[in-house]
Amino acid sequence: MSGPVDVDALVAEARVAIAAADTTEDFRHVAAVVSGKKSALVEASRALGSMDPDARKELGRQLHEARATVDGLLEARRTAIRYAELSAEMAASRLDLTEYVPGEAAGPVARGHLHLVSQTRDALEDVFVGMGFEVAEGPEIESDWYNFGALNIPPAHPARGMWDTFYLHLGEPESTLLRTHTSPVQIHLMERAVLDGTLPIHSVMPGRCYRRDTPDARHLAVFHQIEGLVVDRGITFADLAGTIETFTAAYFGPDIHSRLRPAYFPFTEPSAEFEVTCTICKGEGCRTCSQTGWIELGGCGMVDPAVFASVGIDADEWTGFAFGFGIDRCAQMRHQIADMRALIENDIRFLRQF
Ligand code: FA5
Repeated sequence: MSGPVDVDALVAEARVAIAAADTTEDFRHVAAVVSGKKSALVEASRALGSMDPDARKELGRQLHEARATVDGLLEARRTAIRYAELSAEMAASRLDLTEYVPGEAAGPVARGHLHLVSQTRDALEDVFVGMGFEVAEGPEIESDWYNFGALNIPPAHPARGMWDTFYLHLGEPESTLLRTHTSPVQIHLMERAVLDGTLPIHSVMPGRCYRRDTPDARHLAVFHQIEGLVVDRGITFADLAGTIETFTAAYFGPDIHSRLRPAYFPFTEPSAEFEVTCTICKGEGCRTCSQTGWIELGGCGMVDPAVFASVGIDADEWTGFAFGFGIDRCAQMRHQIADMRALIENDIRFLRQF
């Protein structure tokens, strides 16, 4: 390089060029010109080698300062450009939330409604309340005693097999389990009535039950029952049969008939199974009713004196009847649902029909 280098002039030129860059692209170009390998500053420092020591020292210092100044200017400009570009981008993509009306694009939001099983439970309660019953509830987690023992089903009784369940705790002093039927609520009610001196009892007890049943057209592993219990003086089997008949007509209508078939339950004697005409085939026989024309809705019978004994009720003074039937099964029969599993599949196209 010949002649003295005007470092101040180089810095002044760089300052003007840097200030003129206002996009990232411009900036890259300007940065290469003012501080790249071919910039005037780098060229000037190449000349240092051929200078005498004093002049080299002075120019070296000036170039070093110039370099720091230019780097500082570049950095400040880079930040300013990035900030400006980001702000422009954000302004362009800004969403005015005050203009958004939820659900407008998809149409009005439909209101949900109770599941068919809940509706059925409510309807059954209404029918029984209309017949003079009260509504009670009991726990879903039970001890062995309430689910089995107090109901005259001691350990190793064969009836435990058909009411096998899910145990939460197996062993001493008592197992705890998910109740297999609503019959244990009978025991709770009778115990309370004996304690409080509030016999007689006329109650229905709806609730969820659990069984080790493989789901099929008429069974679920988690289902619902409604239990009935009447304990009073002079109650007979005719009262039970009349109650079942009145309920069937009130809930299913005059075309659906009921029948009682002799059966066995450890907690009632005599016992019966309560069946109604299959509404799917109108009694002709189909897959849902296993070609019989009848669907079992539940069990019933006169309260066994052994059950009265387990809760301290005098069987010479009091008699009673009990029944228990499936709420899901009622929903299935009333609405002609061929497969009960549809109730738990959460298919909105199915559920919204009810
Ligand atoms: C009982 O559970 C007795 N506790 C009924 C009873 C009460 C008898 C009081 C006498 C006195 P059972 O296991 O048969 O009985 O069940 C009664 C009803 O519950 C059945 O008829 C059916 O409607 C319903 N049910 C039983 N198991 C299932 C299941 N896995 N899925 C859906 N519904 C069921």
